[in-house]
Amino acid sequence: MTSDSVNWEAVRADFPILHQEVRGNPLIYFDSAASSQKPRQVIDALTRYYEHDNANVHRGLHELSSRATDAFEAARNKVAKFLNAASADEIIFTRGTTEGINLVAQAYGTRYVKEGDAILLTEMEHHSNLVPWQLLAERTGASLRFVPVLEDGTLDLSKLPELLTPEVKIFSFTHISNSLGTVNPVADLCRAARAVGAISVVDAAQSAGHLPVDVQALGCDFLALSGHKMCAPTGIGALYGRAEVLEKTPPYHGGGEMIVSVSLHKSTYKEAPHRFEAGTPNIAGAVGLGAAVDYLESIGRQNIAAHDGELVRYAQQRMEADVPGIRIIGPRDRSGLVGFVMESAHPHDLTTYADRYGLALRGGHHCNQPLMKKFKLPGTSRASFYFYNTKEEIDRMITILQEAARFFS
Ligand code: C6P
Repeated sequence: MTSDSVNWEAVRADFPILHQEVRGNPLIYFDSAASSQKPRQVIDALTRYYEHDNANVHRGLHELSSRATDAFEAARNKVAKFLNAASADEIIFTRGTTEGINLVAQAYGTRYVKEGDAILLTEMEHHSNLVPWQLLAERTGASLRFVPVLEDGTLDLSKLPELLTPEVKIFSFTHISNSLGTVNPVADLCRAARAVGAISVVDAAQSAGHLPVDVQALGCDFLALSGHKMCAPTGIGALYGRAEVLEKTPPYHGGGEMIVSVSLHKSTYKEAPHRFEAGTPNIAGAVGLGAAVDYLESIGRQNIAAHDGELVRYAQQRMEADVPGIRIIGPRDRSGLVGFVMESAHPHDLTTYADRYGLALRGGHHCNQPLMKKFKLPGTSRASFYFYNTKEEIDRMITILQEAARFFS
């Protein structure tokens, strides 16, 4: 697969923030797995919304309120199409992946998970897909199980039959590991979950903006994403929930907007998705997410995936060939990020060194403490790429890493 049909230079020009110097050097932003940059089109959509349409949604009977409501619901439709959900009613706006997973754990989990049940996770989960389930297990008396990670950074699926038994009520796993870059076989895992009567929850924080994600083809029950990792603003995300499962999920937060009627002792609730969106939502954020979805669609996620793939293969090959003392952590076949350690330097020191040259890497445990422990690492340095990055930037990173290798040896 190639991405030759896209003018990547023109795409890069859409991102104003990339065209600056940091500490006297051209910025090299290789931290998009933490948070992506935003194109002019998204920034303009936010400005337009605030300059022309801003009001509260679903409440007012005035023109601006109905425009804001239309913009908010149009964004929901765009996200639904982006994920190929059967209906926009299956899309709940959240603050991000973390809130989406907490919503499932608290609302669905508290109702349907009991003592003696099990929740299946994997050893490569981000803390956002671990701690909410620990809290649920503490509340309910359920146990946690983990699909092991092999030395090469992939899941040990040979263990699935003994782990995914009928006691498992929820199987929650990441699509792409934010430390290893591993891409998990989501459709197979969802099918396996369904075969034992468990629901599947997919953490799509690292995948939604990078690969085509089709919730119907994947066969998942829930899928959580973060807008800020896919060109949208911070503080907005989406949770997809399959209609049949959402229908039987009780509310998460209580408050305005999610009710049909309220008396002093009892309330009745709206249908999904509004039942799960108490209070004034992040309307501008949703508008920004809608604009980000339009932007990503205009490039094409196949093209984005192909371009990410080219960058990551090039980076791996150059790091292995040209930088002494570097060990890449994770499988060869990976999404657009490379976690690595340099024998002579702690990841924090290496990342701070890189920053001196305007190179933004991330260093640390990446909210994957159990995984780092398993690999006996204090953490890693991570270069994560997005479609606005270039091979020339990778070449500059290699020079900086070569100098770092000399500096720390
Ligand atoms: N990872 C990183 O790797 P929020 O903070 O809710 O937008 O996303 C949480 C989250 C959940 N799952 C995965 C796989 C993730 O990678 C992340 C966020 C960032 O740099 C921050 S630790």
